[in-house]
Amino acid sequence: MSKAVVIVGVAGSGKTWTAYTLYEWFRNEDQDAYILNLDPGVDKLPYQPTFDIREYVDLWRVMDEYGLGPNGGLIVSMDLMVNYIEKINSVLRSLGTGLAIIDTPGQLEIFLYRPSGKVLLDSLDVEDILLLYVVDGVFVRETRNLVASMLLGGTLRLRFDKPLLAAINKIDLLSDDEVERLMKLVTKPQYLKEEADKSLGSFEADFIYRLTVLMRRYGVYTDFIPISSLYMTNYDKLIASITRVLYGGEEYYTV
Ligand SMILES: Nc1nc2c(ncn2[C@@H]2O[C@H](COP(=O)(O)OP(=O)(O)OP(=O)(O)O)[C@@H](O)[C@H]2O)c(=O)[nH]1
Ligand SMILES: [Mg+2]
Repeated sequence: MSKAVVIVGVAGSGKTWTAYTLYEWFRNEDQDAYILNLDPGVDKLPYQPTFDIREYVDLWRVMDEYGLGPNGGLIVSMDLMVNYIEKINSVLRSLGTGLAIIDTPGQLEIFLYRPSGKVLLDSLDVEDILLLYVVDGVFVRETRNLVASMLLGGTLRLRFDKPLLAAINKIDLLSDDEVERLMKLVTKPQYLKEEADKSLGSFEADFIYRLTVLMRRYGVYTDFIPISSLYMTNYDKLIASITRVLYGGEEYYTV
């Protein structure tokens, strides 16, 4: 049976590129990996998916047919996608033990807060699922944005009840010092508090500190990996972290 990495994150964070380059990485290592595109609204894909939901549900056709704008169209598209779960599953079953890399729609809140997102995820015929939460590294340079993004991860963890790995993406646009600072902020709540004390009010600083301590205590994240999906930076660490969760400690899996 196949295992799945489901790639989630807000619009434009780099989900599709991460899916593509992960796939390339596994393929270059002669590992069986496949991409399933579950984004009905994507225009162009850099990869050739093994399954493409747009063959069955296409956002632009749905908008046209139902007279809807992009948001309403995506909501209806997600609801319609539930009708094709058996098609998705028959592809997943045909993958044997290969790794399924699943790309999801840009509007995370629709995937997150509509019943269809959870129904879809819970119905996937796979052995294990890891949520790979792609975060835009440029956006989270500001402490406030970083904590807001970490909290969204907490919501993902709560809503889907699956292990959650955070990839802080686009680090090619950050300096080494900025990446080091971000990693300290996400792994050391005390460091975050010291930074927050300097730049934010005492209520906010305390609130942020307590939230991050709680998230660590409850193990919301399995790991934080700074990556550039464009340049495949730190992919050795990313793959090691994915396989640790899905395959129990192997550097990468072998079929
Ligand atoms: N500099 C840089 N740009 C990136 C990186 N990853 C993605 N991008 C760019 O960010 C933009 C969005 O990337 P996508 O992979 O389409 O992001 P997405 O999350 O799939 O976007 P939606 O599906 O529309 O929500 C594209 O212009 C990418 O080229 C990265 O690591 N570094
Ligand atoms: Mg995308």
